[in-house]
Amino acid sequence: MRILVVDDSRTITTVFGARLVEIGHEVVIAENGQLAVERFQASAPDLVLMDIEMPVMNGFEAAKQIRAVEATQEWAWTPIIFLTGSDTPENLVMAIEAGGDDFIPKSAPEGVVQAKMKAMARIAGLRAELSLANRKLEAQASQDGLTGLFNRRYMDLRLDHQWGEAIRCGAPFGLLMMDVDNFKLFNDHYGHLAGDDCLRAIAATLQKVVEEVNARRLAHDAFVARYGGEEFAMMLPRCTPEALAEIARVTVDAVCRQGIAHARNAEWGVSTLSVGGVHMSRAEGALAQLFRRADANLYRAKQNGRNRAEL
Ligand code: GH3
Ligand code: MG
Ligand code: MG
Ligand code: MG
Ligand code: MG
Repeated sequence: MRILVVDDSRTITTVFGARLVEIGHEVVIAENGQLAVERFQASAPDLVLMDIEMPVMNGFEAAKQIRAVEATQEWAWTPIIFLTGSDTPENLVMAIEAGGDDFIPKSAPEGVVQAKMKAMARIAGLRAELSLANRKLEAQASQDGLTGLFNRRYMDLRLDHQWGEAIRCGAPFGLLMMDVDNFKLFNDHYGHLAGDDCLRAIAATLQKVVEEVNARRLAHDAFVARYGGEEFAMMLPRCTPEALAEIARVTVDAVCRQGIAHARNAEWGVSTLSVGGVHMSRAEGALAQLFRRADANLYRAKQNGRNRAEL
């Protein structure tokens, strides 16, 4: 472990620090509370062993500031053990109130300090595992299981944010709604599993298109999501109407050129996509309105023969 040892007594930090190093720990030393906060931020220790009474800033205040630093980081928590000569009940209560986790009198046998450090390290380890598991779950919760694209839930969250920002800035905004053509016939003809493969392949193409859009800066922070079933949506903040038209056309072409055999899809014989696009030069009003307009254009694309985009 990397341990931050805080004490205004040189004897304590030297002797104590040396012993910790001896048993394999890395030690960072601070002589008062203010330096403790600074070195905490600079060295990110696994555990803090801290005196209470010190010049410049005492241990209670330092603990409060360390907790304030951690409050800005999700899941951050470093055990703070007060190791002090003034082991009165009042000090114990204040130590815990200040954000400390344990309180050991300096007179305690060394074995006690070691044991308590071990207990704290155990809790910190569990917490780190939980944080990792939580991050994995969060990533999964935003993903569509079949295609690996963002799911509807994530789309709604991110879109809400993007739309709010577009409205605040009076920025342009583009949206494409996409629907696979005659996909029911695809399933009927090739089976549901082949249908799943088809959706995965189309999703991969859409992902490539959106990556290209971002790389070429045709939009700012564009992303594509599985809207539901065989429908996808592409968000295109800050794109021009020309860019929107180009992206819509490229998307339709890319899926058609992919050449996924679809014997029952009209004259093409391959899977195709219809797209409804909408562009606003200044974002305003409700998102639902934007989607209604995109849907209406998608309907027109279907009416006009599919494998095309209507804006
Ligand atoms: P249109 O060109 O008018 O969009 O016709 P369509 O057949 O694509 O539209 P329809 O809404 O009639 O059928 C959509 C089909 O998509 C029905 C549904 O079973 C299928 N589907 C939805 N989600 C999935 C999926 O995850 N996997 C598979 N294999 N099929 C799906
Ligand atoms: Mg002291
Ligand atoms: Mg549909
Ligand atoms: Mg369809
Ligand atoms: Mg339909």
